[in-house]
Amino acid sequence: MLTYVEQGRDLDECFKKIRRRFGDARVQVLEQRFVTAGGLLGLFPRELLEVKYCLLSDGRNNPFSAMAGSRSGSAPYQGYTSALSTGAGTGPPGAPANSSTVTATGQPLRGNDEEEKRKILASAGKDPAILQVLSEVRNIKEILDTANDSQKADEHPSLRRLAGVLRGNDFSPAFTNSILDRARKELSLEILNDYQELQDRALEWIGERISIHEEDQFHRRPRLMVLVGPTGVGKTSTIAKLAAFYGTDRAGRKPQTIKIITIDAFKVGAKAQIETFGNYMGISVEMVDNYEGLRKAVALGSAGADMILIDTIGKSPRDSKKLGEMHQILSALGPHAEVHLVIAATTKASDIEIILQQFEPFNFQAVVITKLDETYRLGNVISVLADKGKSISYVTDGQKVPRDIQIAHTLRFLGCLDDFTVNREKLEKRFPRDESKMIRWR
Ligand SMILES: Nc1nc2c(ncn2[C@@H]2O[C@H](COP(=O)(O)OP(=O)(O)O)[C@@H](O)[C@H]2O)c(=O)[nH]1
Ligand SMILES: [Mg+2]
Repeated sequence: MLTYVEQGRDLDECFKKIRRRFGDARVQVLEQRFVTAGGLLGLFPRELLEVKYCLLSDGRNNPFSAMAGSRSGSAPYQGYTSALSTGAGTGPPGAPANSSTVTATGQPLRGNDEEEKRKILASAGKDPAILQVLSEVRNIKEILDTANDSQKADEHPSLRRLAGVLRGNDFSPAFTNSILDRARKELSLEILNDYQELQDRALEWIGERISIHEEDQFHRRPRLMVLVGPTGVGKTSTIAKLAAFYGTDRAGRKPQTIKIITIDAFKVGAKAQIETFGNYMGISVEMVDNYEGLRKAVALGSAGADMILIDTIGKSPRDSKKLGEMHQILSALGPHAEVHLVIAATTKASDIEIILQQFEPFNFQAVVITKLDETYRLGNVISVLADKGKSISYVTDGQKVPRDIQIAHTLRFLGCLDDFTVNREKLEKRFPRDESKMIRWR
């Protein structure tokens, strides 16, 4: 027996297709079922009714007229009804019975039929193969959604190149995308065609995202400055560099009287390093190890000092108990102390995020970036600090005390970026230097 299949929105549409195909020939419907069809990559499929049928060769009435009659309320076509509702008899030999899914009237499925449809759809939903395909499609969709737009085939080659350079500098995907998005929105095709012009704009936009800490010019006397941060990032060296900078006659500043207090709460004996420096510079260095000790040292030091620099003994940021103790001791400084968090430029982005979070209770107002000389990739630092809205106060770029320190400036970061041809003149106009804020030892 030859069988045929038609699909349509409903039975009417299926019969119209059958009529177009076979004219007035008599047919017997063998099976009806709902199928899902179409949809790009399996997304947004349509549900269709599929009718399987065969041609009848006896000379009975045309089933299509019966179907039409049923819509106007007349009796349904009998042969058709009996063949399907009893599952036997009038159908051709070997034709399968399927009484549950077919109405003799050609009307859309109802009642049990709806139930059948629900079952079919439910069983499709439980099929592990289908579930796996759905999950894969979902994965692909997520990857496509989050994929860097720069990978798109229609992305301008200059933007693709810029994306590569930004990634090479360790900028985060979010930061990279924000720069590319801005370029797509704001730049003309003419500028995109000129890579030098595009990267000049990108440098400007990166520069705009670097927040520089504004030093308060009207400090209380003495100015209290505390450095906190993980071990080995360069806190003690930076304290020494700051002491030398503020304690000497640099860039027309009046030399300040400096005192240094080291909080050695954990008795690790790091005294020698800063004491040697203090002796050399003629700066007094005091060691304290508790709240009361710090309170007294500040009270005593306040008499003759313009500035008190407070060095802390860094502990692993994971050691929250030690951080808690340090926090408690530092509370002796009161609300007017400036707290700077020291981070090495070589720290990877995810670790910088953790450090920022761990030291948040210290209420730091700015970040000191050390070891700029040890990396060409500053995108990590720039991205995380921009994302968290933290500003930078100082940068250090070498082990030499006192000379390897500068007050933070946007150009210092932009000049360090790898694979950018920096147009200094342009950038200096955009981010002018304030000579009074420059540290010139060389
Ligand atoms: N290359 C480089 N090394 C630095 C810099 N600052 C500090 N260091 C070195 O980092 C190491 C730890 O410095 P230290 O000040 O003792 O760190 P602390 O544990 O945070 O006090 C020392 O060897 C310093 O010389 C810097 O800017 N560049
Ligand atoms: Mg130290």
